[in-house]
Amino acid sequence: MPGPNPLLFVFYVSMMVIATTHANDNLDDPDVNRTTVEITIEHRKIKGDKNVFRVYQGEHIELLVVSDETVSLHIHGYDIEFKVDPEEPASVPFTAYATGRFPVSSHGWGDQHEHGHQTLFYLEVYPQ
Ligand SMILES: [Cu+2]
Repeated sequence: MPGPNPLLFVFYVSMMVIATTHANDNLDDPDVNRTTVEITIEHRKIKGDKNVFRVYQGEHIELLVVSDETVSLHIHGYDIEFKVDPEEPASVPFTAYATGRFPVSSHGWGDQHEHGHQTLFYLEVYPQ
């Protein structure tokens, strides 16, 4: 009887590693501890006094954004761009792998594009 094919075993393990890496940013994964950052935009500004949000390197973030107007947002440094609608708040999962201070700015309000580029808040990622 031939034993298990070692190459096939390596292949399966690799596939499992790939699947796990992807699962890190899967919002449905109950094994991932997420740090929630909640943002409310009103009249093209962040609601409240706080405009700096601190997280730690390696944390799995879920950025939740509610807005009273349609807006495209851009997380600089992480190069994540997403849209928020009044009827459809955004839920953006990502892993804070890079440390630093990252501006999150608007890339157009309503149907406009690239107009009104303005920093709304900062995301600060601290080393562990
Ligand atoms: Cu930008």
